[in-house]
Amino acid sequence: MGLKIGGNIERVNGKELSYGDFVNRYLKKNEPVLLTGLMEGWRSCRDWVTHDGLPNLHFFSTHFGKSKVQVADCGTREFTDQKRVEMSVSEFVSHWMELSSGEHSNGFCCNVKEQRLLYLKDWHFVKEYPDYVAYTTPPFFTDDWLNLYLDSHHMHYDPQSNFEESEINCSDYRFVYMGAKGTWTPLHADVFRSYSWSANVCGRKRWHFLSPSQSNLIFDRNLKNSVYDIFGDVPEKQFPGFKEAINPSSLMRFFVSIFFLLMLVAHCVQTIWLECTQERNEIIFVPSGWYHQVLNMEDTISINHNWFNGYNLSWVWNLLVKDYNEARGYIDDIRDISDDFEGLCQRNLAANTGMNFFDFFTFITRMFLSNLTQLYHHIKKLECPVPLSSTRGRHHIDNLISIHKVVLDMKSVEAFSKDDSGKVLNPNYNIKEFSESPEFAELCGAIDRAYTLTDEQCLFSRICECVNPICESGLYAMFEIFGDEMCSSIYLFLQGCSIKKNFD
Ligand SMILES: O=C(O)CCC(=O)C(=O)O
Repeated sequence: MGLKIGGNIERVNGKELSYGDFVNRYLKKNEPVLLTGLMEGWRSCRDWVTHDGLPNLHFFSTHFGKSKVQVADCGTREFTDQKRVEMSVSEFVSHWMELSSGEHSNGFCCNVKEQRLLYLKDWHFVKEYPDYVAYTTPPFFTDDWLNLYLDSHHMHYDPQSNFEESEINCSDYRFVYMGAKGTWTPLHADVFRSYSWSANVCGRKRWHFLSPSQSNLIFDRNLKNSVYDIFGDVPEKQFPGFKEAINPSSLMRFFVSIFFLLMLVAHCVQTIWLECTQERNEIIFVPSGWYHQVLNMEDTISINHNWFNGYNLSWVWNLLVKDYNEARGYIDDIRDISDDFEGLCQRNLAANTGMNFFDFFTFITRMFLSNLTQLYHHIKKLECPVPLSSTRGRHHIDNLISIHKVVLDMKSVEAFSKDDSGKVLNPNYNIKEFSESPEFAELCGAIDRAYTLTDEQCLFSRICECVNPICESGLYAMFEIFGDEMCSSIYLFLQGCSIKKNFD
């Protein structure tokens, strides 16, 4: 039985695509695309690849050999992922070389089966080697709130966890992946339901995608677990919907084709899987919530980022709500005997998802303030109260609007209503203090630099060189421009909202 393939991923020359077109065709529509022509001049494409296009493993062990990395054993499942082990890059490279020498000496590698297929994943390369500029993020992907934020802030701070470990694991979402032919990534949708982009420095990858509107087909009866390997043995009893995502075999084919013909007539049949082969020097854009499974068809090195911004912020919030409800459901039976039930739910949420409501709230508040501040500076610089007429102004306003929309959703969630004492969000959370902190200046500077790359009107690009944020004035400027329509609810929310408990 094969997968029911509905089509291929579009391939577009990135050099001929404007940022605006990328936003309209892919970010806003949440559609995948393969982009060519965006990796010219990357140092990684020179240093990490041999003349015959293979991974330069020697270079890795010589230059980065001591780094400790996470390596997935592709043949061993652990819950929803592959089992991971930690090793040095040198050890990983030695294993890989052994594997390839076994392949060559045996012609068609009979003892390779006994060898473990190891896949180096989620290597925080940029964090570890900031001075080695392996690549530059293409402008299409620089509006990246997740990594810009994490460069100066933590998403979640848990005083009980091992600080060093969480420091590294949550430090950013810019990764290097490398693995021999046959290594693979099980079916999944990305962390936080973020977007991702993945650039092939060498090798080829086979991708299979399922759109979010069809993700019901790969879930089990309880809507808890998704299929692990779409080419593996998927028990029909557990995953009853999956049979709709594959081509039926033998006898069934006849009856099913009649069924599908009828469905087609009724305009009900939709695309199932999309597939593509990503070649060397191509970048794939993975939209939010699309389930995908990936196979390295050759020895492959890739650079992958997870990211989100105003266009998919609601995906992040919706996932948090879903995970929160699940976390709550698991411990509902101790609700009445727990003196801090809400705190427990939020701690579990952070442990499972990587952030909780409080973290998300803090994050969007900071993003809101930095966008507002920059808009304020922008308006001042323009000496014109019509920021909509500039790309930069429009960008900040769009960001504020998207945050505002999510905030309106958040307000309807019980955990965000005032607690019994009417306490404000967090006694330690002080907007003024935050707005004067060096981290805030850093965040504003990073956002400014990122938007400089996407700005068509470069004239307005260096407004925030010296960031001395005046939030209150920024807010009043917004009120003046928009009346209180857009800002008042978020402002009141910022001032008056409280999460029921202190989650620490
Ligand atoms: O390249 C891989 O093996 C997986 C990458 C991936 O899932 C992603 O970039 O979202």
